[in-house]
Amino acid sequence: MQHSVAPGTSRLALFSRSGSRPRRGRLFVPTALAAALSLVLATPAHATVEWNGDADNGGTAVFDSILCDSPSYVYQPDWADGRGKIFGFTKAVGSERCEGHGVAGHTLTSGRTYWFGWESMTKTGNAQTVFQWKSWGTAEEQEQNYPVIMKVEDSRLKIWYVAPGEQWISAGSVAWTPGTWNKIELGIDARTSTSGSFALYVNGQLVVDRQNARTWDLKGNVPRWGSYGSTIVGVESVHWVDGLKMGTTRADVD
Ligand SMILES: [Ca+2]
Repeated sequence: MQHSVAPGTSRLALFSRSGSRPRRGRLFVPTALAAALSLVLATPAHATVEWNGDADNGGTAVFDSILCDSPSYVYQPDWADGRGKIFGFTKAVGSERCEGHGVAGHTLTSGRTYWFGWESMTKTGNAQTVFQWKSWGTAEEQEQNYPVIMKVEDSRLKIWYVAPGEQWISAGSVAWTPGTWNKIELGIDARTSTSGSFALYVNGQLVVDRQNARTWDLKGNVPRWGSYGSTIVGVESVHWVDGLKMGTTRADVD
């Protein structure tokens, strides 16, 4: 589905060929036309999805790994509501964690922006951690365990920048209704210095536009989705996720 280079290349090549034998003084005509045309062709006709993490695209194999402590589990129902299969991260009673980790088939790097888009619904208003921009490595190998983290807590979706030294800095929050789907779009400009940034849209509304954040740790980062929290071991928490995507712009994952 990538049409970004080939069509423009061939048409511009046609113009340069016809422009190679015009009379003097008329060169500007094909040149101007070519310039005008190249602007049009430079506009992408299709959003580029770098990673399709929908449950319909191979199930849990879209993740690098599944981290669900027994007896927690991921199931993939199809509720015949147009979404097809969805992921149901089910953190069972007696367990702290059920998460999908990483983006299978992609090695993420710093120095660029990643946009992630998905739909999200939780069973309760207290699913605790529902998203982590998780650092690779062990605690000794990290300056930041999770530079960006989101929780559903007290029926709000909350997002933090967690700076080096485990310094939790609230970046914003928005009301959250359990049992209702929400459209999430999260952009992270991944930087090893504090010149990084992240932005969060919920149901099309800008909730956070955080600048001056260190968003890339020593060994790099990957996303995680699910439900995790030591304070909710005694209750079942389910986080349903559909339509996961990764791209370079918000439009790619919209
Ligand atoms: Ca689906």
